[in-house]
Amino acid sequence: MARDHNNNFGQSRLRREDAKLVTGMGCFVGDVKLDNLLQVSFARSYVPAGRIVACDLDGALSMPGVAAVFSGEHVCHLGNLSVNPVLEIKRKTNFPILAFEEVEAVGQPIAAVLATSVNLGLDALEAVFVDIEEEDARIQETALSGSWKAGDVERQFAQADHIVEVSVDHPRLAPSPIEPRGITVKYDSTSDSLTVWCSTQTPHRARTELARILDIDPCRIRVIAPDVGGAFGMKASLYPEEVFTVWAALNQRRSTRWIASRAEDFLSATHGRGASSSAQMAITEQGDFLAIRARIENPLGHWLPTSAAVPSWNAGRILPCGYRIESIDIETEGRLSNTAPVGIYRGAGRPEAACLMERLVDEAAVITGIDPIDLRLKNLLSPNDLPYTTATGIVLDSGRYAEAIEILKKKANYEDIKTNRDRRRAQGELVGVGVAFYIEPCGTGWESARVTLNPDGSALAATGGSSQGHGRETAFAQIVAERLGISMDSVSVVHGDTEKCPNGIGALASRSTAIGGSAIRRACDEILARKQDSGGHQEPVTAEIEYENSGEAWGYGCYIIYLSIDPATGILTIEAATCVDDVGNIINPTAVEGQIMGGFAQGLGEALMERIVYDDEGQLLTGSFTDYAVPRAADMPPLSISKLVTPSPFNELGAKGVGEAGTIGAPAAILNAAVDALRPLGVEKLQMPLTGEQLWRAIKNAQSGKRNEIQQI
Ligand code: SMO
Repeated sequence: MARDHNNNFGQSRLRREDAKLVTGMGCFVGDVKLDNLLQVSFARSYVPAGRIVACDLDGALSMPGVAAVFSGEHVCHLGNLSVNPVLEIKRKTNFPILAFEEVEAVGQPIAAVLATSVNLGLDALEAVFVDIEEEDARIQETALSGSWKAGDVERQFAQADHIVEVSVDHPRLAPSPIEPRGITVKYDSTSDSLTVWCSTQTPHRARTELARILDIDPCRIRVIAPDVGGAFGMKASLYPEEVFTVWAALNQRRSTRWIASRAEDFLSATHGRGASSSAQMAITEQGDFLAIRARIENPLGHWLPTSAAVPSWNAGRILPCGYRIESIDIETEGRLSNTAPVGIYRGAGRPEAACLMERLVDEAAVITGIDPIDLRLKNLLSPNDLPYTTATGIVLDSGRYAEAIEILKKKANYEDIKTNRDRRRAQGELVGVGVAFYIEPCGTGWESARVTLNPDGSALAATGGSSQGHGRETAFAQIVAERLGISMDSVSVVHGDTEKCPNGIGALASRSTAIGGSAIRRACDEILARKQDSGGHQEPVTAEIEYENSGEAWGYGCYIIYLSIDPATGILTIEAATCVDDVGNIINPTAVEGQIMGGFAQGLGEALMERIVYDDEGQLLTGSFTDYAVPRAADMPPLSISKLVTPSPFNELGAKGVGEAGTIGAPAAILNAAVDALRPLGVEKLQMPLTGEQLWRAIKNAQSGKRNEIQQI
């Protein structure tokens, strides 16, 4: 490893956690070894709505290896999960740990078996007798909504030379981390306390919520997020299954474990996206953007996870996405349904805002005849405008939007690919170029850090945040090494443990570096200041701080996609993908590129193949990776990544987030490119995922002169 410890910040470093993770030496929730463990298995609802008329547990109780069997009546007294009120929550839901009297979604846990092995538990599940009187799906209420209005929208639309209109549907997505959900609970009979290993992004919040829901003293619970095999928002909230597993340990005074199967994750973990959105924009003949109207409907499931309101909040407040538009009328809402819960998924409202805005801009380019890039340059905020309070009330901190686009234009050989496209088009090929600009909020609020510098020059940094395999340990070690002037190898980083780490928020919302990293740096500065006071030091020096940023950092970037579509099969091939992202000051360029690539892959998944489907009866049709397609390595096009650095003035490090960049920019650019490719046929509307079948139908319908509106199959 590098010895140039005074120069760690901003240098590419291999991730120190990877050797362990890629050689199978990690310790995940399922790897925690405990004696005398009871495995939890759940009997789940087979209908989306109905009344439980019978739930007979006796048969299961007499099966081999079974210690106990529970149903809703045993846990219906427990408390509810809190929902983050970023928007007004109009309708609170139950947090049904086990269904009591009624079921509200296919896959909802109804009864639970505690057995000495997973297989004995699954055998016993067969003997749980549940009879449900099926009812029509009932839940449809709007549970939350947001509204942003400013300027004189009516007048702007009345005066406009053109009004463009788009609608964008987002497929409902399964976040699909490699490691499904899981929880292992150790019961300590001497102290009547619990150690909970949970695959979570938010260990401290999990502890607080568990204590509250179970009505026990938080001091009796220690939560550890050990190695976490990906999360993407899906592990930001507590689940009924997890709460049950903790309750069961207390009830049985015995250790318990539940590890979700992939099928259980498809059925009852949070889904993401699924929005239906539409918007209009008023523009002048010269291409000036005057006003937008937008409506975004987000699906919700039958209960609200902690961050249920975040996608609706983000989708609304982020519009109009860095463009100078003072007149807005934006409404978002989230509506309950008899399905799995819907929550945040990498992007969490950001792709919804970006896709809607960027589709509008491309339609505006077509109607005015202005080049899509020139039109963006004309309407984006300039560096002198920033910090800028937008019409929705957010403050954009810093950025050089136009410069990023100019860099992208060069890197992507924009003029050449346009010429190339036109030449191929003239020969009858279906080829398209798509551009998308995006902005990415990177978290508000605070995070904690505790750093100890030992007399031997080694240091220990504990963060209130956590890691889910995204390189925190390396980045934080770099910050400490740089600041304290020691080698990275002598810095240890701990995270994800409510006993060893100061109280904190966790790893979500692209906030870890900007806020968590700033906390680490501030703690290092305090140590340096104290060392100066006391001269040399023979004792370890510890600084523990809570750091709050002075405002949200906003990453941004621009993506260009060049693609072709095979008219015979509808299969879409991305021929070139180029991006420029500005993530503020960079700790580790290699890690940043990894984040951009990973985000791009998941954005590509949404754009081209992923989709959760329920049938009309509320049954999940896509309950496995056979039916739900995620991108594989071979699906990834070569991605050219460039960076521009504009520090954020709002946090200690000047950093912005990058975790969600690719999931925001990629779908918008791919969608624009696909519409561009088929526009010569008269197709103006396409919806994600852009499967071969959908594109083939669009081509066939257009060629046979049918309406070019495409029905999703
Ligand atoms: S979708 Mo993220 O984990 O805030």
